[in-house]
Amino acid sequence: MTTVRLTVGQAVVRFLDAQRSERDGTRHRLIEGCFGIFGHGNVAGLGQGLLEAELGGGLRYMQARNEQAMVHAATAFARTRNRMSTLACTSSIGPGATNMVTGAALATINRLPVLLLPGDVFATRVADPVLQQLEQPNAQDVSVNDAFRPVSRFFDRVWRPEQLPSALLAAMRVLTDPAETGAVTLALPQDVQAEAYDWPAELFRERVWHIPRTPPDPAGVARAAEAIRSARRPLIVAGGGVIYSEATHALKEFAGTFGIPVGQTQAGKGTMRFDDPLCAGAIGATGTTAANELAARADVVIGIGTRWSDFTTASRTVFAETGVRFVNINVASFDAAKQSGVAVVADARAALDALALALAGWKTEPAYRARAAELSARWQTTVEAAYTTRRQPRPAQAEIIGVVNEVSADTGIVLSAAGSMPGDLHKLWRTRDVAGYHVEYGYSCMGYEIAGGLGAKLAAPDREVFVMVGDGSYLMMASELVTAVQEGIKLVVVCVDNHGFASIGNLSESVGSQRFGTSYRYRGPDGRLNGGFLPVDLAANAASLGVYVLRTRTIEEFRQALVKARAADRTTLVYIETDPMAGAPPSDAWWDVPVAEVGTLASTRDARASYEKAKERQRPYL
Ligand SMILES: Cc1ncc(C[n+]2csc(CCOP(=O)(O)OP(=O)(O)O)c2C)c(N)n1
Ligand SMILES: [Mg+2]
Repeated sequence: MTTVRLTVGQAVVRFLDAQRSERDGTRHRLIEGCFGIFGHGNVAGLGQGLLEAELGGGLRYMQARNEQAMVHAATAFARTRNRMSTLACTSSIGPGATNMVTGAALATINRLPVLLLPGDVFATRVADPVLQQLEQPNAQDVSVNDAFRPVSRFFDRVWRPEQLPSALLAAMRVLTDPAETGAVTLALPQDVQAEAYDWPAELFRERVWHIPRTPPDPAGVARAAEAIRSARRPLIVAGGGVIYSEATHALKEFAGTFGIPVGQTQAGKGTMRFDDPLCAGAIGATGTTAANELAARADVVIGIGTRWSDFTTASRTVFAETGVRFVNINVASFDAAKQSGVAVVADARAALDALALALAGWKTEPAYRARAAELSARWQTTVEAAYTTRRQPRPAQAEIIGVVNEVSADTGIVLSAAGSMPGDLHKLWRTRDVAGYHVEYGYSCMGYEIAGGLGAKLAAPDREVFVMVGDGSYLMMASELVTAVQEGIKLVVVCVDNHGFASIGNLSESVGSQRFGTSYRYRGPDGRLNGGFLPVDLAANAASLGVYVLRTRTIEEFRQALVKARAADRTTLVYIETDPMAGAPPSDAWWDVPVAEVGTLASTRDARASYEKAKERQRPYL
């Protein structure tokens, strides 16, 4: 057997560089590069391996500012590439490693592949406790990296070089399995990373991971077709799985052929153009009146590639018809079985093709399709009004969304994650392109926005990426602006400053908690946080990081600045203050946020009474 003598760190880098993914005959590089922040836990192991790779034209290394952010960037990269490619992330031990745990949870929840390589404590334990080592008196084999186990779809710790080949192969299998994918973590003890071993040369050959289009079980298709044929008011709920499977064309055909309107989840908002007569837009707690009215009366709901999040079902209230039934097309049996649905465990495209054959000759009533088109057209009038509110003295967030929608045109990508922006975008964004809508709402993680924008732009350098970030999220993690500047990666960042947490302020008010602790204010004379606004200057902050900054006040200034930002050749931040009290148009959907059952405040008691009334609408969907 031919062998190659390399350290574990060098072997990992060389192996990753040789991995490929393939679907429908097209090959991709599976791991396009590696983000990292070095410390004693990886500098001499993986760090040395990455240096040799850079000098030899191997795996590309990029320096990040924050380990959480680099995982977000890798995740956004994978999402933009429809999960066919991703990035690896290397960290030191201890805090560098645990900083990645939040990113791991986000990737796993969103079903997005990302490879995490945290350093770990000495396998030999000679230098125990090394700097940053957690000591558990009752278990010497535990390190902080065990925190990755519940948030990873695969976890291994390579205590000995001999274990590496099986760990790497298993990691690639999970990354490329559409039903299992998520964060994949290989913890690498710092001494093991530097250790040399004679590896079989075979380990480093180019390896292709074929991503299957799993066909559905014919009996499952028959059951699904029977349920759909019995429906008078069917509704499709399209999720991110439709996009990852590249099934948007199949969805359009299917909906059109059978006359079934489509509601979209956050991850599925790119599945159909906003002006398709069968596109009812966003569904659920942040839904449109069109989709939610159709949902309220739907008798059969066909979920495609959705994990049925709480927001999608408006906390199990949006599907209100007695006896409503579900059909779930999903590549993961875990998701296909939800809402007690008829499960079709398959790739979305393969399942739609099979189901279309089984439904041949059937169609919804013309009156139903006309009603769906009318509801969607009415919602578009609402959107137009929201885009042109002309709120004074500070514009409404909906007006900002309108301008970004216009300026980003057909090929821009809008990206957001937390605050009031995701809900407003879900309702109001006019989707024109499948990749144009990137809102992370599985974990809705403040701080994803700028880091995610970096990853999306790396994955799609030909597109303009418009990052929509609130002041709260900006303050939580704007660090990767520096990475964008360093790498010459151009982002357009729209910083919407409403001096605090507008979303949680509104939520707080609705649950009787009086916007407590949600705006950025000094302490007032009574010792409470109700004084003047804090003098934070986020525009100056961005400029200090090397970003080109355009400050705007009115909506006209904002439009001009955004056009300028689009034309600029470097990362540009457009700053605007908005009115936190100007919310998006309602769709009367509910979200279950439990209110204090007892309390001294009248606001709490009133909110509790409304809460108990709303709870009555909740359905088990059994
Ligand atoms: C990491 C993290 N911490 C806390 C939250 C809860 N949370 C959701 S939105 C929000 C406020 C976001 O503020 P900002 O970015 O200014 O957006 P706005 O609500 O003002 O639109 C908070 C605290 C979260 N989603 N993520
Ligand atoms: Mg804010």
